[in-house]
Formats: sequence, structure tokens, C-alpha cells
Amino acid sequence: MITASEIASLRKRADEFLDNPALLARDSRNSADEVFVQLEKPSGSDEEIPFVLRNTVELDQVFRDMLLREPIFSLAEAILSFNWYKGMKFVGQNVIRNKPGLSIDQWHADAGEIHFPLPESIERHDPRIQLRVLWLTVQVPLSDIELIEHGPTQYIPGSHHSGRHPNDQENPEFDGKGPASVFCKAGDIYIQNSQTWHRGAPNTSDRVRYLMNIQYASIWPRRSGRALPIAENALEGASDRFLDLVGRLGPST
Ligand SMILES: O=C(O)CCC(=O)C(=O)O
Repeated sequence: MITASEIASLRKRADEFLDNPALLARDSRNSADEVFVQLEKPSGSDEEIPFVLRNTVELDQVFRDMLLREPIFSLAEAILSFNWYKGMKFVGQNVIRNKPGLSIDQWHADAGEIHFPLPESIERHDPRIQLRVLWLTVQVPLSDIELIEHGPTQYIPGSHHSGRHPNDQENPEFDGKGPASVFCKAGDIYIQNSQTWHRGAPNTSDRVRYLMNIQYASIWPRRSGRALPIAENALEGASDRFLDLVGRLGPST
């Protein structure tokens, strides 16, 4: 799906940025995320090492190009468009570099809040109802993730119908189903409903695992005409399609 040369460029640029100490200190006050390089301690170590590259669209054209890459763009747009409204908004892009011992291994639903929450007294959404997807992530593995030791993304199937956050960090379960792992090759893509419980399984191998994620939404999560602040110099020469996706800033209301 994604070509070997695209994968090589994305990984090379991600490595260069993650390993550039100057980026740790870069001012991110006008950016979406607080840091460009998120550090984390691998399990069993006290040394913080670069883990997630954030605000990627401000860093290089190779990342910006992926936002419009087909078939990713049209697939995401088809899922997020309403019958009376065609379109979607860009809401984030990161590259996760899981060195051994590093992973986002807590079960969670994305976007902080549950979009169709249920009170305790209602067990779940009726499975016959197709709940709208308001926010999704296109996962783009940049390395092969073939074994459980490589730390695949894991999902609890059907849990977007739960109307709540994960019920158990040790043994999460929904409708009698436990974790399902996505095994894949670099360049495959898989799409995640932000409401489905998921995590990155621990990387217990000696392989470095790379995962780029691109997030799109059907609505602006903020009231301004742009979901994320993006430095103006990253938008120079941008196409209309790109500006429609990331938002055009108008006079504030
Ligand atoms: O590392 C992973 O596979 C999961 C990443 C994750 O939690 C996310 O993209 O929301």
C-alpha cells in the first residue's frame, strides 16, 4: 500500500528528528502538542529516551504528503462523511518509535471522551445500531509487526459499542471477547475507530517498531476554524486540498 521508498523516507526523517537534541528544546507554544519529541523510560530503566515524534506536519513535507496520500485520504473521508456532508478535518499525526521496552500499553479509547456515553444502568449500545465514527486513526506501520513480541496494536472487538472507557487494564473484555492483535507488514494500513479500546502490546523483542498514525475527524474538535495550530511556514505553497483539510483561519468571531 505504502511503497518501500516512502517507508524508508518516513523512517529516516523520523529517526533524524527523534535523535536531534535541538528538537527537544524547540518552542512548541504555537503547536498542537506540548513537545516535538516525547521522552519515555523503557520498562526496567531509569533513562528517558525519545519515544513519540509529535507535531510532525510542521517538520517535513514527507509527513504532510501522507495526509493527502491515496487511498488513505478517500477511505477516511468516505467513513467520516455524513450523507449530507462530504469532508473531514485533520486532527493529528505522530510517529511512535517503540524501542524494546517502550509502548503505549495502557488500554484506552482515543479523544479523551466517549462520544456516545451510556449511564451505568445501560449495559451497552444495541449492536444493530451503526454508531457514526466521528474520529478515526489511520495506522501506518513502518516496520513489520509479525509476532506478539513485536508489540502489535491490540483491540477489544466491538468495544466501540460499550459507551464507556475500558473496564479492566489486566483483562479487558467486551461481549465475551478479549484482545485481538493486528499483525502486519510495513506499508500496510489499518483503521481504528477512536472509540474502540486499544493499546500497543509491549515490545519484548529486540526489533525497533515504528508506527505512524494519522488522525482525521468529521467535526472540528475546537471552535476555531482549525483543529490544530500549525506554524504558518509549514503551510507555504500548500494546495487547496491540504488547506481544506487542516483548516483555513478566518477572522475570529
Ligand atoms: O502503539 C500502538 O499500537 C497503539 C497506539 C495508540 O494508542 C494510538 O494510536 O492511539
